[in-house]
Amino acid sequence: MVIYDLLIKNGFICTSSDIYPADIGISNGKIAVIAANIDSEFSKEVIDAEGGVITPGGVDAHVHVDEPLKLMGDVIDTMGTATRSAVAGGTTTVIAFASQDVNLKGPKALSESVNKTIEFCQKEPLYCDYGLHLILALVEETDNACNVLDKQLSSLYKDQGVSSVKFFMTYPGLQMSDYSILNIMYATRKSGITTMVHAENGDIVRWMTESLENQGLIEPYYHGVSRPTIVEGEATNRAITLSIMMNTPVLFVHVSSPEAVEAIRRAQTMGIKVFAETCPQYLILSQADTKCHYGHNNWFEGAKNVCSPPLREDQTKECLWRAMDNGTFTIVSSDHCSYLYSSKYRGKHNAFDQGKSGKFRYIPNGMPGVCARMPLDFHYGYLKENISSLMKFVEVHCTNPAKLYGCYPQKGAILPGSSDADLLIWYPIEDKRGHTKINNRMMYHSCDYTPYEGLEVKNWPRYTLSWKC
Ligand code: DUC
Ligand code: ZN
Ligand code: ZN
Repeated sequence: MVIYDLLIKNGFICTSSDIYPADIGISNGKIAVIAANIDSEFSKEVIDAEGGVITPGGVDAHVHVDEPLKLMGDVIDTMGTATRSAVAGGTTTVIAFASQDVNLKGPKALSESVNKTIEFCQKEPLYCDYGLHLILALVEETDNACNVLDKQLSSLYKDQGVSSVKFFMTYPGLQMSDYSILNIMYATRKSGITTMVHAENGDIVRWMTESLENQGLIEPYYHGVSRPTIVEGEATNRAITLSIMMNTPVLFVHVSSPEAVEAIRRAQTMGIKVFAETCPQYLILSQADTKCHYGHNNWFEGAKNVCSPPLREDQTKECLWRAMDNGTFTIVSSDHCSYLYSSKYRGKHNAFDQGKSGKFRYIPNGMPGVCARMPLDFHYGYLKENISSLMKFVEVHCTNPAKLYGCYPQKGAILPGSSDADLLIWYPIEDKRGHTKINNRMMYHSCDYTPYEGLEVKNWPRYTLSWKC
């Protein structure tokens, strides 16, 4: 008698809380049963996991794709190619960004902004499930701004199910004043929306940028010099103060600085609801990677690795791994934001438009990473013992992002009757078939490079199961 569409046998299930040997029966894209020694006759198809671990599919909660408002510029990946790239590396849920259309007004302004992005993204085939956050681009500085925003956010939540917004403390045109941040925090608390903060002090960045330019220091490397770790530390401290003032929980995205980690940890220890995200690039790459390298003699090549916050000195990594292991970081995301490098007219070379001469301040910020996040951190985090267990890996890459953004236990878990059968079957540890030297073709994105070219990892998901809803 056939009961299951697919049966996975001989694997070790690893969730955020347990590792144990069991078989998994899947029906209609859902985990139907977990039990020992399920007979193969009950299933149409069988996969032998050969003693490898089975984890939930990755949930990447920080991905930038092309969208109608193009707030991040001309990123090359669409929702279609980003989800394709995600699945190629074991991520089965992508949460990307829609941007606020500042020309729209009224209580439905934000939900209409998101509608446009949904229509745009669904024009092509998608490879896995996705969700959206909203980037707030402008909050009016009028007396009643917090109540206007509260109405807009409430309708966004009700109409679209969007439950998270991001705002910036830097970037010309996007940088929010403390007054606007208070209004946002008031409104997100009232409407129950998660508040994501890009914490860098935009005024220090501006001052440093002008000073470096005046000295003729314009190469990509100086992007990092213009944003020392204290820039993130100050903004993080300030945002925590404002969040205490408004009693609003906050999530700091792409945390890369020890000063920021310290501020977050201190607040968490005081019982304040502060959450934090970091990304593989801050754990694996370094500031030196923004100099010309890969054996090329091209002063602009480091632009490939220009992102904000910038890549840090090598000695920062230990602090970040520790923060992942001790729970300071709630989630790990990619901040996938891909710009072409080779095109002379698009992407990173926009820094040469209209006589801008490639100055670092004009380099579009971001790098691709949605594909490599899971295998990189499996290797550098778990196998290299920078984190203490595989369960911790699952917690921060799968389970916590699903919980934080409202899709748990459908995503990020392996629970019969509740979870989608989005699963990764990894090669057994030490199995040579899992050894992989990363190259750009394997990324299946539209970008023409990967920052991780040539790095070797000892395990790459052998199977990625993605059942779109
Ligand atoms: N940082 C990046 O590097 N890219 C996209 C946006 C951001 O905040
Ligand atoms: Zn950001
Ligand atoms: Zn981002």
